[in-house]
Amino acid sequence: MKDQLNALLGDAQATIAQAQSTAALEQTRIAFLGKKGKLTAILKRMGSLSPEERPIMGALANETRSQLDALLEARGRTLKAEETARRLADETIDVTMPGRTKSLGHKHPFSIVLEELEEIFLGMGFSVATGPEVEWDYYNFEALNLPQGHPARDTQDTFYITERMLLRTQTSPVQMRVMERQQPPIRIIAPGRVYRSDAVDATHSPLFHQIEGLVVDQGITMGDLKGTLEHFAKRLYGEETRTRLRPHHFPFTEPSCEVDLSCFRCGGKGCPMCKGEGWIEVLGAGMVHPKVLRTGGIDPEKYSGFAFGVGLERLTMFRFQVDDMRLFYVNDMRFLRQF
Ligand code: 2NL
Repeated sequence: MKDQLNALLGDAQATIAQAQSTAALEQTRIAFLGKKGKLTAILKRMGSLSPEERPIMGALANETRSQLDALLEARGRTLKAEETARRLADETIDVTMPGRTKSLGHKHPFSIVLEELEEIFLGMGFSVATGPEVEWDYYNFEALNLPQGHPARDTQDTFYITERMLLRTQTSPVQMRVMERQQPPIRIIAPGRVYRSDAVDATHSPLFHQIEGLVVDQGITMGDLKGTLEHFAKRLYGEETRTRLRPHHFPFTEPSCEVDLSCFRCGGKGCPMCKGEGWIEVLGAGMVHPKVLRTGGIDPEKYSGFAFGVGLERLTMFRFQVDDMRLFYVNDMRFLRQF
């Protein structure tokens, strides 16, 4: 029995030394000291010993138990310390690590240019008018002297919803609605989304943005038109910018013109941006057609007016020298952050 106790002690020493966690150590304790443990099994056989041997073996068994307790206790302390050290290492907070920053959004370049443009026109006494994007054919075409059968009304170019309802192709209908409501003096700009059935490429999109302007009062002339647009061009693109009117045709203005600005890049000498011309076409404009004034409830004998239209996409591309319009629509922050 003495040999058995010695063997048990040796076995326990090895097993305890190998335990790699407090949980494994507890399993070892149960295996040796538990109710069904190895030491208990030996003690159960004490009954078969002689009365002389019994106290000696009893003392030896108690000593073995104390040694096991001491070994378990020592190994337990070591494992506990290791586990604490590991947890502390795992849960360390490195206060020098960069934090998770919240990335702020950025104003879209269209918004930047539109706000600049609005500031410029507000400074000249204009106000900003808006209206529906789903529009009656009447306000978008008919009232603007674009009768049925006019090429601009082709279903190839316009998104019709019903025969009489469509997605507006220009913001002129906003101005027609203002004329119906209000007698001169009128000084408004009408910015907004407009729609044309175009395929996407570097300079086209089925949704784009237009800004139209309208001034109606007594004695308004082409001189007022030129002065207004000249002031606008200088404020947006710099004081050195020059303005040129070229004859053109629009159904809703008479006379009509296209408005060129001296090239923002070369200043008029000729470069790839203006294709060697020195001028870049930016706006369409003219004196409001008397028929359009009358349709809007304004007496063309008493009042005259000018109107213009300009694409926000083109204005922004020139302002920031971007040559592919599609970049404005994909919302890639690497692009947008540059403005
Ligand atoms: C362009 C430039 C233009 C207008 C828009 C307008 C609006 C009313 C009356 C008369 Cl209510 N005209 N707008 C005038 C000239 C040009 O847009 O390139 N359009 C196709």
